[in-house]
Amino acid sequence: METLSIAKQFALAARPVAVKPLGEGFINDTFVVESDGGPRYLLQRKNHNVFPDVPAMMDNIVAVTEHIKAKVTDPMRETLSVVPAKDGKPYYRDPDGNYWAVCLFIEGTRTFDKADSAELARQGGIGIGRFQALLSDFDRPLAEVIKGFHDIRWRFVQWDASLAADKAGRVKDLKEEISWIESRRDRMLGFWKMVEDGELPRSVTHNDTKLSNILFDAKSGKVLCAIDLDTVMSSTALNDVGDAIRSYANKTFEDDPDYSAVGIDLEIYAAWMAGYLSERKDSLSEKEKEWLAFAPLYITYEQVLRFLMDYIDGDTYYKIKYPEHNLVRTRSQYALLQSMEAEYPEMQRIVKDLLG
Ligand code: GN1
Ligand code: MG
Repeated sequence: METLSIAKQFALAARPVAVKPLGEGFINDTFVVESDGGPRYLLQRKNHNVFPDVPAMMDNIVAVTEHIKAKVTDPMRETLSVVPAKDGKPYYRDPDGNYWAVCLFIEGTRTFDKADSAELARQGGIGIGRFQALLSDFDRPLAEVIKGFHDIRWRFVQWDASLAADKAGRVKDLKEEISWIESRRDRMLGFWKMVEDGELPRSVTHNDTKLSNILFDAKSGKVLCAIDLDTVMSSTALNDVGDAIRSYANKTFEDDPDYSAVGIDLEIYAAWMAGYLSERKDSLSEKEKEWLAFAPLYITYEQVLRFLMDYIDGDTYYKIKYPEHNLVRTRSQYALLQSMEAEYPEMQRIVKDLLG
């Protein structure tokens, strides 16, 4: 079905007149909808392959955004506003079985792909800290939209199955890359065990905190809100920290094929942490504080595993731009992981200093 006809299925304030593609998401397809004299909207085709239960995911998003709206001073700008379909549902399912959702386009904002200043990173940290803090008293159950999303024990179940199936016949050429995963298995399971045992608490988390998922006010440069709420679920707050650092504090982009350009930028790391802790310092437990600096290693490791696993599976999850893309992503993120491992003592020291 044509995107303009899709847009017409939603309860927009004015007649939609144009639909244009936006950005290059790895997962969903995103469009901007212009309406006749009315506001602009974001239209997304939600990836049904990645999100098996889109209605449950949209229920999560509606619940979480309503909770935030009730607390902030500018509810239309400080979180997403889901626009229902004409039948009242927060999504539309087209005759081909694709799921679509619409939210208001928040005007006067911008996003970034790379943290080019410490201040930007600090603002990003404030954004995620605030997001978590606003939801700290959210007590309704949330659907687990992707099973075991940041659960490394579950990722190993998938990983072992992928290796055994070797669907694309690539395993034989990946001995070294596979050893990167295997040699750290126990350490990563050890971290996750603290979540399983409740030593690290679960709360509402965003789970996809990369820089491009944060909206900034175009004028003031201040953080406005976290977007891309597809993966909002219950997890450890540390995962949001880890994924943000993985994205913000990389000296280069996530899939840079020049692995020598990859590495953790400690100034950006410190700035993000400073912003985050300005919102969360008093509400984190001692255990969470103790493991804060490890979170980026955990999530970056998981990302190496996920990219490599998708390459082994024959590239079925992430959109790719060229045949070896997932392998390049794997190696590039591995270079980042190694850099974090080398800097881990310094990363710990920075957190300690910030906590005072
Ligand atoms: C995906 O949805 P998007 O493009 O922001 C992925 C994240 C990865 C990220 C890597 C649902 O994020 O987990 O960290 O790509 N989202 C999902 O860039 O798998
Ligand atoms: Mg996403």
